[in-house]
Amino acid sequence: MAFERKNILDGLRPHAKRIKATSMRKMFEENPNRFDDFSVSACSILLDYSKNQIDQRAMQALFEIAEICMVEKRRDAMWAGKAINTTENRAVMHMALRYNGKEKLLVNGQEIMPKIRHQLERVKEYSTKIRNAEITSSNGKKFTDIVNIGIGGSDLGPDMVTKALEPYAHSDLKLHYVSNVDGAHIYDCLKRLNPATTLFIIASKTFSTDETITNANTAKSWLIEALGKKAVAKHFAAISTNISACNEFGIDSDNIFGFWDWVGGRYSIWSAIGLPAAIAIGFDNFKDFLAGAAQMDEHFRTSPLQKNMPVILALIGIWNRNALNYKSQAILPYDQHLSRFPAYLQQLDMESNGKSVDLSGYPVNFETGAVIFGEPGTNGQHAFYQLLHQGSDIIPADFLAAINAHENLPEHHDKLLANYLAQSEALMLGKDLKQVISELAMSGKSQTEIKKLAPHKVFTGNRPSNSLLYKKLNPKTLGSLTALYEHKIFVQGVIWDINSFDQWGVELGKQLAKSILPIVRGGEMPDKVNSSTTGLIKYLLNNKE
Ligand code: G6Q
Repeated sequence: MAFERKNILDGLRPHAKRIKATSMRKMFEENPNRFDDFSVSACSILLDYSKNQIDQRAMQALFEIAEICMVEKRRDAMWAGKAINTTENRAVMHMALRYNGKEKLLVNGQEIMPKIRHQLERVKEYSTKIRNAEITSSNGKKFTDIVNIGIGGSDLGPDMVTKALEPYAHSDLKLHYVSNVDGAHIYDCLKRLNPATTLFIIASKTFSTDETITNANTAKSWLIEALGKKAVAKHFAAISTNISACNEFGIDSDNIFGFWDWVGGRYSIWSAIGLPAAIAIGFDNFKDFLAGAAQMDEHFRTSPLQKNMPVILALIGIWNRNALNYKSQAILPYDQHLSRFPAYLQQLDMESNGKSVDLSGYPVNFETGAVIFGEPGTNGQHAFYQLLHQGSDIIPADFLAAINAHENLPEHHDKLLANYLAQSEALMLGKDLKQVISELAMSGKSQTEIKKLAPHKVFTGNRPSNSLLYKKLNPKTLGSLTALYEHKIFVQGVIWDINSFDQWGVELGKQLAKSILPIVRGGEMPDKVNSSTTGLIKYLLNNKE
């Protein structure tokens, strides 16, 4: 119940009060072992969480919260295939999609691993044949361009993985991702493509999502215009739980890949939704990606809370959100290949934990999911880091970096790593007025100039961050990293007692768009529409060309 959770979370307040009276800089000075005390490794990933405003007592209180909220029991219920997505009465079994052990995994009393392995086998066969040109276009040509049409969970995952694993990609296959209903997206993509060598993959769990079906129909017309109706069967594949709708669209049954209602869209990259990524990087690499996630699953399932990386990451988030009341969380990969990772995590986290009623339907009276945003470093440094360092809000950040680059350009990578290390250091240390004044004096500034400039050059510091380091961004590590955040989000959902696996908040806008569409097309304006929307529609219609 929400009020019980509030009491539990309020237990952090005295710890927050104690911590606010000191600073991280001081805590580092006092404890030379702070890094050893507050870092953990798993699956070849190091998490250093020592640059957070925490001490042993605060961590102890957080671990107790995880126990009181029965994180381990809820984790086991998820694994046991219980319908923990209560509002949709569904199990949550995306971990099964990457499971490579011998246990039987059940949903509603039915074993699910045989079905999963069958679909995976089909993904292997299809992706390999596309790569080797054993499956060709309607006129026997090798496919050169693969266009994935999907949105949300059916787009962000495969797009993120394809970009992250570019060093493993097949050099003569180009992957494109079209998601937006804005015609510009598909138009700009298709204008450079040759229908004779283009394969479309329609990725939609429901096969009814308006954006995806609109884009799929546009792609189909484009193809038919060039190659005729018969070509559709060869040039389209689909990934969906709605097989009959795929058939109706004209897709050959051999090219339809299934998955199940116990896989949430944003958790579906491990299913056949990963097909475009498997085509790009090859099935063996895709399997390694699954294996990396399975390794993190095993760590999450078996490690004690105090050594459990997803649990620790989640508890640090709870601390920042509920004890220190920070509202957002930056994801800052110093790894260009992870350019879509912040967007991927934005959906994963905000759609999962952006909730304000608890599992029993009562409003929560504490903070839940934070605002997630981010960009790769060093780009972000030249854009929004100003606010991270000197803004009035404190924004906890996760810094991620690969120790070794794929490219043999050490000049670049050393600089990247230096920046990665410098930023968390700068956020934590800050620079006080005394130091600023002395630096300005040393640079020869006059007293008047110093007085004017100094306050603007102060960094309050004491700003928290996590640092994650991994050897190289290979498929396995990417799998582990992605699963790490999935489990982090799960643990936070358990502590907040919310349903991390539904997304009712996206429905209202969809509903209203349906009723507004006829008006945008020139239909009659109903009386009840408010003056703002009426004004906007009139302005829009009057200015339509
Ligand atoms: C994710 C959401 C959402 C979903 C898209 C696409 O968890 O459910 O992002 O993935 O709305 O849905 P379809 O795959 O059904 O087209």
